[in-house]
Amino acid sequence: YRFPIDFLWGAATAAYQIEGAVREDGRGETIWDRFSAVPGNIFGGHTGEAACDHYHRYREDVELMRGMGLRSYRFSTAWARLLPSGKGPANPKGLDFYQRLVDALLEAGIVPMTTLYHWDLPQALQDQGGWENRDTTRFFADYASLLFDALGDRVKWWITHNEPYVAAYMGYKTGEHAPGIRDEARAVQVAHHLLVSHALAVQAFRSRAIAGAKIGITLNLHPAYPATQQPEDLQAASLFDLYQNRWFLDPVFRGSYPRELLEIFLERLAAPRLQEEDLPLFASAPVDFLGVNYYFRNLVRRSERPGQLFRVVPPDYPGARFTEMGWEVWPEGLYTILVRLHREYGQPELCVTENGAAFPDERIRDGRIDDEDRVQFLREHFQAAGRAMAEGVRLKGYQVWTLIDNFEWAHGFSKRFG
Ligand code: IFM
Repeated sequence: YRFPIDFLWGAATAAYQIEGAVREDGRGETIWDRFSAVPGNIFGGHTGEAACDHYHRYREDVELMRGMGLRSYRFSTAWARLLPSGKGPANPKGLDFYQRLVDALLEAGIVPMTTLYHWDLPQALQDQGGWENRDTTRFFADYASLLFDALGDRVKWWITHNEPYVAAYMGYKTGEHAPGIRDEARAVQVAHHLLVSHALAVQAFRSRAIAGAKIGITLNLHPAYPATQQPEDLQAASLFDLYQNRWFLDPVFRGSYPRELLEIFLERLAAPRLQEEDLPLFASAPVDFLGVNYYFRNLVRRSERPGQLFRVVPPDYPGARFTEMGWEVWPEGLYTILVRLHREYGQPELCVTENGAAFPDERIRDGRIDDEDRVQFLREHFQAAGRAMAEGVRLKGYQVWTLIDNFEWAHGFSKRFG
């Protein structure tokens, strides 16, 4: 398969993972500043305080992109740099930074793709209940509108949220991410509000009719495979799929939650609390494209633990390959996901907004890293994407995670995806 000449090859990053300068030019505190400062939360006590110093060195970084021949670059804006307390008057220095970044990208011939929320909620909003407070959904739409108005003439690809599953479940169920809460019912409510805020931002975007601009959302999708062919494991895999994938895909594309899981959540957790207007709101906010983040598949079995819907088990077949994150290398999963979206969700326009791998990068030769593992990982995933495109999948671009080694959340700087 030959990729089209205008295919948007690129790389992706996120504000808290690369920018640093957390106390500069009026930026407000975020939940990740607060969470990283707590001993024990992050590997080695690392924080994003300096990160890759992209806030100061963005010009060099854009030069790196130009040197590599990137056609696109996906970055996120830091809500607290633009609105230090999450709402109210905009911070002109924050706006100025993203204006300069976008201008530098365009000068270098690189298409900017902007994600509005990559997990760094302003702490001031967290103090008022964060994503559990429905008001945050409106503040998000206001923040999005500020950016549509400031950058809409130059940015044509907009993404509301990055991986709402991770923001909700790692932030509120497992507590491995900010704000570090462990309560599944609260996680389900947060996931719902993230989706409501997405729909409100899409509406705000549509009301502006920005010429040539598109809006979507990025989901982390994981194909689920039953670990055995026993009926209980098949059922567990299908529940996993509802939990991980369809809970987010269905509201975005079908304006509804999958009924089976909604009933389970309501019965077991009394969550999410829905308002009458929510499902019509989802239905009234169709996306122009879907961002797909793909890293690995999941092998799933039934769980013996009461109340647990399924169990994810590690692959143990001979020759299984893993990245430094312990994630199985399974390029076929990307093909499976892309083809499934095409067949089951109305042939949407798609973009792989993240895919990549952390490897130890130790084999230094003449000052260079011989990263054959990563090259092979990418080659196999590009082939999987090409195969899906050959079957008609409308894939428009592919951003590798990530441009430069950066702050890998709870792993600090110990995992190198760059
Ligand atoms: O670093 C993260 C990114 O922020 C979101 N998607 C997965 C990446 C690797 O874990």
